Order: sequence, then structure tokens, then C-alpha cells
Amino acid sequence: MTRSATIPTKRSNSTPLIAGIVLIILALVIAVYVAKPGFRTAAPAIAPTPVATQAASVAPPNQALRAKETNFAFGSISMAAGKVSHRFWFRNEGSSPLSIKRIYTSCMCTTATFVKGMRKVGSYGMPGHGATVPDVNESLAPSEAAYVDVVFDPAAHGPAGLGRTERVVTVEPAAGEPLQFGFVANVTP
Ligand SMILES: [Cu+2]
Repeated sequence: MTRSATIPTKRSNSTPLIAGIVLIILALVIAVYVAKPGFRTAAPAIAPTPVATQAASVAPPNQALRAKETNFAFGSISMAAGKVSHRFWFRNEGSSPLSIKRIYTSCMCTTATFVKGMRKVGSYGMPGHGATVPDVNESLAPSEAAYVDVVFDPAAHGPAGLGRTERVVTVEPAAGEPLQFGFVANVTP
């Protein structure tokens, strides 16, 4: 009775050990497979697809605030002819209301006014050097569109402002990534 009782006990004790050895062998087989050069070269080949999809859209996926056009070229503009302007449209493509928190520009020669229907808020300029840009806090309902009326003064920098000029206007939603609108101009006297 004692023998028959000890044999099953020994068997059940060795079972986890065998299972452990099998797991270690299995892990080694997987490790060798992953370490194979073929496995590593196969992985990056799949990666370019999501990158290409992201580049096509203006904002990251799942972002409600979207714009179709984010770049504009004024071409050659004259300081003597005065200020130029351009409208950059954006839209709430989400299913809930969205708040535009801040709007600011990359330089003091550029201002941006928020326009939604008949409502105009701003204009907003460049933050920094002690100057603070007040919050916008304007809301956009689902599917509602608005634009920033961007005004660039080519004479603001004097003769130093001649030549190719690039500026950026940032529209920051309360949640999500900011939208950036850029323009380029060739400033002549
Ligand atoms: Cu400037």
C-alpha cells in the first residue's frame, strides 16, 4: 500500500518538471525563429502602409479638427502694395462639439482672425516677448466649418523682410493635435 501510494505522488511531482522542460524548448525554438534574418526583414516591409495613410491626411487619425488645405503660396508680392490675406478653412468632422482653444502666428508680421459665419474673433498674433495671446474659446458643432483670415504685412520687417518668407498659423483645439497652416511669399520692394 505504501509503494502504490508513493508511485503516483512521484509521477505527479515530475509532471511540472516535464512541462517546464517542454516550455523551455518551445521558447528556444521561438527565439531561434525570431532571431532569423528573414523574420526581421519581413517586419519593416509591412510598416510603410500605415505611414503612407497618415501622410495623406492632414491631421492624425481620429482627430475631429480637419482641413483640406494647409499650405498656400502668395507668389511675388510687393511691400509697396501693402497687406495680403488668405482664408484657411477647417471643419469639425467629429460627432461632438469641439472647442478652438488658441490661435497664434509664428511672427508679428502675421495676424489671424477666427471667422465663423458672421462672427469674427481676434485678431491673434505671435506669443512671446512678454506678449500673451488671449484664448479663443469658440466652439464648432459637428460638421460646422470656420476659417482663419490670415493677414501678412510684407512691409512689417522693412528691407530685411525682402525675399522668400514663410510663416505658420496654429489653430489649437481644446482636445487633439493642433492644425498648422503655412504660407510662403516672395517679398519684393
Ligand atoms: Cu514677420
